[in-house]
Amino acid sequence: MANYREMWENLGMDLAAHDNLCAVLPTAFGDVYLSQKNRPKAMDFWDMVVADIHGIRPAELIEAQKKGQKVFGTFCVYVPDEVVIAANGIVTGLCGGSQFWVPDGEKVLPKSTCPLIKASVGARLGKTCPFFRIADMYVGETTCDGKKKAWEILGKDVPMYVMDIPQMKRAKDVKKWAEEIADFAAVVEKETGNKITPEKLADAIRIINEKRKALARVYEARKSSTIPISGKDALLMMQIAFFDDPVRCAQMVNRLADELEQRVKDGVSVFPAGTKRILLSGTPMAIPNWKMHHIIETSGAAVVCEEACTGTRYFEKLVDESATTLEGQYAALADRYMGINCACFTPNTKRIDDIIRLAKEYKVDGVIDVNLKFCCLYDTEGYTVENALKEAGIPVLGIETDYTDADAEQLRTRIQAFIEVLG
Ligand code: BJ8
Repeated sequence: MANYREMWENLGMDLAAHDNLCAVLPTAFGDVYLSQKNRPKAMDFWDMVVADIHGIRPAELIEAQKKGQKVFGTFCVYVPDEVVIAANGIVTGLCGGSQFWVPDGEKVLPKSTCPLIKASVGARLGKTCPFFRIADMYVGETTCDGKKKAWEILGKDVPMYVMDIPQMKRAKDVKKWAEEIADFAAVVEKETGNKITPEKLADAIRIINEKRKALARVYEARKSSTIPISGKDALLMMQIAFFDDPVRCAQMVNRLADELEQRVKDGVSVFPAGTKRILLSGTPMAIPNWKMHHIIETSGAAVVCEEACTGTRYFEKLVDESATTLEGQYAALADRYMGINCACFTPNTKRIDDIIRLAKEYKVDGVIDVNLKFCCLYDTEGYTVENALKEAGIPVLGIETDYTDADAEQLRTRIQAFIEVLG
């Protein structure tokens, strides 16, 4: 790992605490990732990114800031990256996926808050995440109650803009979201000092669509009965996609997709024939939350798809590229983003349709519906998800968990029993 201490110091980070975080990550990554056999060669790129996760990309962002670019930190897949890119800004994901950050979050949030929120707030307040230190502006959204209140705390010493997400998806709600995107564009223009034109927005829409197409290629390869990549590796690729430059991301993901397509042709699988195929549905798995994938894939099954924001919800559906006015482009963006089916909407029957469709497309043997503890939205919707899957004759296991390892062995026992039933 290169030496980035001076950079971290200049960012005002707590170096001693950060050293503790850096000390555990390589072992965790080695145990979970590097222990896998026959990984695609193209995963070298993501291994390199993780090895210097608080170094390489933060240094790039700081260089970009020196040249006048602004960095926007986001927490949800409804926030349209295209708008920021059209104003020559940079987007970086900020959702926290490590238990390391949770105690700092619990200093200011109720313990009964979902770990993703506690970790995100803890990463900021504990001064142990460079991305939180670098971002010029945070962009929140009114998705769940926990996040809404967290923005008030996070926004104390960093500019925070909150997008008001509708709760329903009627035509008037989609129109309202288009207006909200236009308002966000005005904020981004002010922050960056750059005007968003239809030409620049069209370019940005194309860039993000290309990234989505590349991610979709990898997922397409995962539909094959030959499983060319582990769920863990696919998850890592997806998690890093939230941080990376979108053009480079598309290039690297396309490179991986080339290799996976070749593997499918050659019949190269990373799992023995007959391994049970699992669809994971539920809450997002922010880096380095690899817990469920690791337990499942070391219990004799393979994760072949994620119905999650770190999965299909991130890349499915493209933005229509035909609009030539800003008004038309904001409407096209609203259409695409309102096509994401998060449990914060009511009714949300299309998410249930998505899960059943994905279960069929990826030819899964069973679905594991995983929800982060204290996420009331996904936990409640789990009832409908499980009933719908049972009705469709698809085996399902509902799980609630957090970022700790306290329940790992109990989960392993339940998952092994579930896999046995599938067999
Ligand atoms: S579109 S899933 S990224 S809101 S933070 S809702 S886990 S209690 S992250 Fe999300 Fe956007 Fe929806 Fe996706 Fe629950 Fe936790 Fe809230 Fe969460």
